[in-house]
Amino acid sequence: MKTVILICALIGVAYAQNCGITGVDDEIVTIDSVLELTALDELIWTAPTFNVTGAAAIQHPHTRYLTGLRYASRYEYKATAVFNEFIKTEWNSTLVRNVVFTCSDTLTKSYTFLLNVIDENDQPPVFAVKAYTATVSQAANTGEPISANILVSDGDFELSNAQLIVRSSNALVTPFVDPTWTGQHPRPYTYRIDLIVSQSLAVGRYTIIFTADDGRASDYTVLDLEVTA
Ligand SMILES: [Ca+2]
Ligand SMILES: [Ca+2]
Repeated sequence: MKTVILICALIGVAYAQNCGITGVDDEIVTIDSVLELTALDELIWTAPTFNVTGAAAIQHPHTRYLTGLRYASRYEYKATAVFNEFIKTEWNSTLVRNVVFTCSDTLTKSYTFLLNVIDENDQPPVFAVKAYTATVSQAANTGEPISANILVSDGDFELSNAQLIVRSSNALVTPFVDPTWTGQHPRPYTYRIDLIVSQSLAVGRYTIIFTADDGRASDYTVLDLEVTA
């Protein structure tokens, strides 16, 4: 019986001499709460540590986006001045950091941090050009298409931040995002705006403003529509 207790005690001591992040046994740590627009020196993540006396990040292209800070009993990440370039310059949204902790017993413990950056709606919709022209016959029936090839883009990373509502300043025509036309996806998401006749037409020239709105910002373009006899 005494032997069993002694072995357990030795095992316990052996584990206690290692180090790491408190409560985290895995070598891969996923962090899901990093916002795209995090500002310089803003705290991104912090966690308690035990028996850690040193920390060194292994060189990686992502290293420059975050500052890893080791304190006596915690480790944390803050954003650097170039953090917000990450999601604009790279076509993925996970920052990778490999860190080796030195333990108080001089052993080491390695972690891979995966920080998933959450896209924010900071890219506005932008029409390809600011002026379009189109022609339609007075005889066109309600529901007939008008060819104008209007294109509008939104550069956000997530589709949910690049979904657009398009409105017309004139009830003569109804605009809608063509669900069958596939532009460049992802980034920038580019949509073609199709137009249909929504009222009976009278001969003349009409200046119609179309506005695209992503819920946070908007852009507009002007259509010079000629209704011919
Ligand atoms: Ca947007
Ligand atoms: Ca964004």
